[in-house]
Amino acid sequence: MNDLSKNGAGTRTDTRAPNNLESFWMPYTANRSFKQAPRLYVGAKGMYYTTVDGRQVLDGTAGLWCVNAGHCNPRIVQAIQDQAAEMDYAPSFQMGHPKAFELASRVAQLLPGDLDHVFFAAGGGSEAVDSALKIALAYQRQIGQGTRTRLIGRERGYHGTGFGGISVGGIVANRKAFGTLLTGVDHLRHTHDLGRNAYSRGLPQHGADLADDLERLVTLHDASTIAAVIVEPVAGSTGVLMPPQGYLQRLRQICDKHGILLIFDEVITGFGRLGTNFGADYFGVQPDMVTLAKGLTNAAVPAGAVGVRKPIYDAFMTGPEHMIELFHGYTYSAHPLAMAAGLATLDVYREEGLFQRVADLAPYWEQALHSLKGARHVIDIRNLGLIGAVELEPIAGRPTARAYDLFIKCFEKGVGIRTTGDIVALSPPFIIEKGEIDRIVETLRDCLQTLD
Ligand code: PXG
Ligand code: PLP
Repeated sequence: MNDLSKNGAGTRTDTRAPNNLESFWMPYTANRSFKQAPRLYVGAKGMYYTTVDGRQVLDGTAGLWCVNAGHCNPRIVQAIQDQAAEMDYAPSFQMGHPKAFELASRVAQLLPGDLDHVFFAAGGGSEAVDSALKIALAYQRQIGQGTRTRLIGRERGYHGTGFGGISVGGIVANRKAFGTLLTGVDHLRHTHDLGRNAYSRGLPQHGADLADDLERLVTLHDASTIAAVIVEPVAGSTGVLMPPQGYLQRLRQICDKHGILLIFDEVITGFGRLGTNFGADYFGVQPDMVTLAKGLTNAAVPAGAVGVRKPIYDAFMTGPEHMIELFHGYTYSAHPLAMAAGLATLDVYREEGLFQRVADLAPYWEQALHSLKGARHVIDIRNLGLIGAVELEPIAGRPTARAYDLFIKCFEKGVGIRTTGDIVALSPPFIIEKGEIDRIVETLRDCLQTLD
């Protein structure tokens, strides 16, 4: 309490002074290291950020996997500016505004099969995930399967940081400090297998049988207790894990056999990252729900969404018509700025042919990344669409240290990368040029050479 009580008017004045970085408790950041040597971006355009000291940094990660069309696309900027002036906010509880319906229709048209209804979350993927899990539970109850209350995630899964998301997620650091989480959750085994699959190009060959782990959980809990399974088609945050060939198909079959809903968390794979509209299209597997965020608005305004199959929506459209069917939503669900940004973003994707561009660039991307095989400290390279990962041998007793050093070195050389554990994760905007791919790879190679 002493520290808090010191926080008088004088201190507050100090915190407003330029360069005082203390007050912002930064998310997922080593706050003390950062504040000693801050890395600040003040501008962005196309493939590049501008730092506070005027340097250009090539964005190798599209922000956090989200700025798919590149930064400050003029059309998206204009749409947001116009919307802010025309109507800043309108509620979506018992009221509506046209762009929300338009964007829902446009997203529904893009989604595969009968995924034809869209629920808007507000802040991003975490809320989209919470929404999807709640819809799954409510749906089972709605169709008379109210004993199906269990949710199944996967080890090493990342589904954002809400209580729902961390409960079905499988990254220990995201879970261990936060108590008992949601009860009644279980996890499939993860699919990462360097022993058998290292240096796979595209999908790894071994591991489809890991989907049978769902049968083990069904045997343990009984299908009548399981509402839904949620997985990322390609696991991103945990270090870029591609599904083994046939794995997702098998998971779909087992879900069908037992009446379990299959949710694809497409927060990263949605909107073109694999060169198709969604991961579901790439893999040819039809989920019952998808969670979306990031590329939905090109990250220019926070937004999340859940795409649901028609029978799920229809199951709620019963009872007296004046009654609310689903007691769930956010103040900022379908926020006008987000809807305007989303509509402009979909226009840009279509008119600039950006999803096709990903498909066209993917072989070059694969070739360039895999040329790092044999570079110092590298133990695996993975790729799919415009996603890449380079896994490093950790320093004994100091996990993550080597990748962190690499991240700092690349940043100093003007290339932005992400690291998670000792894995480098790459996910550039779709407007990247081949020369910029080369620059990312050569910078990695040079920096790896100088690392301990
Ligand atoms: N699901 C998935 C599959 C995600 O990748 C979320 C949900 C949560 O979205 P929000 O918008 O609530 O953060 C994510 C987010 C990284 C990184 O560097 C990845 C994410 C977020 C921040 C960093 O890997 N993914
Ligand atoms: N907390 C309080 C006190 C609120 O009144 C509200 C919304 O009305 C919320 C939280 C939820 O905020 P949001 O709808 O932006 O998620």
